[in-house]
Amino acid sequence: MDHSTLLMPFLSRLQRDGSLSPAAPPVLRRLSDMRGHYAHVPPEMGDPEIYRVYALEVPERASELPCSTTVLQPGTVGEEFFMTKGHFHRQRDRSEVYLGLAGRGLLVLATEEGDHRVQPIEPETVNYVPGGWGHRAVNVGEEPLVFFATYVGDAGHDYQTVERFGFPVRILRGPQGPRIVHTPPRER
Ligand code: S6P
Ligand code: ZN
Repeated sequence: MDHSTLLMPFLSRLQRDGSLSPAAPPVLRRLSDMRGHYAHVPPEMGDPEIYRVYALEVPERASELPCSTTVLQPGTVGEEFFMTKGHFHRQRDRSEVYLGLAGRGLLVLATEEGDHRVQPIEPETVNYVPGGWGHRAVNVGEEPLVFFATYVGDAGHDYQTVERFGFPVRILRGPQGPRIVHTPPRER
C-alpha cells in the first residue's frame, strides 16, 4: 500500500433532490451545452437545464472508485426525451455500475461496432455497464430521473466518439410511451 496516496474515509449523504452532500459543485448541462446531440432543436426552446452531476471529490486514479449522482430533468427536445450526452470510457475496458434512485428512465448502451441494448433505469435497478459499451441515460418519465454511478477511477471520458458517430437509437415520445427509433449512421 502506498501511504502517500491514502485517503481518509468520508461520508456523503444523498439529499431529497438527488444531490450528494458534501460533493464537488455540480456540473450543469444546459441545452446549449449539447449542440449536435438532439436530432432537431425547435428554435423556441430557450436554454433549459437538462441535467446536473454531483460527484464526490475522489481522485481519478486506478485505485479509486469515483461516485456521482445524476439528476436528469423530464422533458423533450422536439420529440426526443431529455438525455445525457453519453460517452465511452477513454480506457475502453473500464466498467461502471448505475443504481436507479428516482424517476423512470432508459439506459442506452452501444458498442463502436453498432451493437446496442436499452435497459430501464428506475428505483431498484442496478445496471452493469461493461467496458467497451458507450452509455447514455434518457428520462422517459414525468419526474427528475436520479441515478448513482460508480466506475473504475482511471476510466477517463471520451465524448468525441459519441459526438462524431452518435448512438444507434434515439428515444422519442410516442402516443403509447417511449419509442426506440433506429438511426441510420449518417443521421446520428
Ligand atoms: C460517469 C457516469 C455518469 C455520467 C453522467 C453524465 O462515467 O457515466 O456519472 O458522467 O450521468 O453523463 P455524461 O455522458 O454527460 O458524462
Ligand atoms: Zn461512464
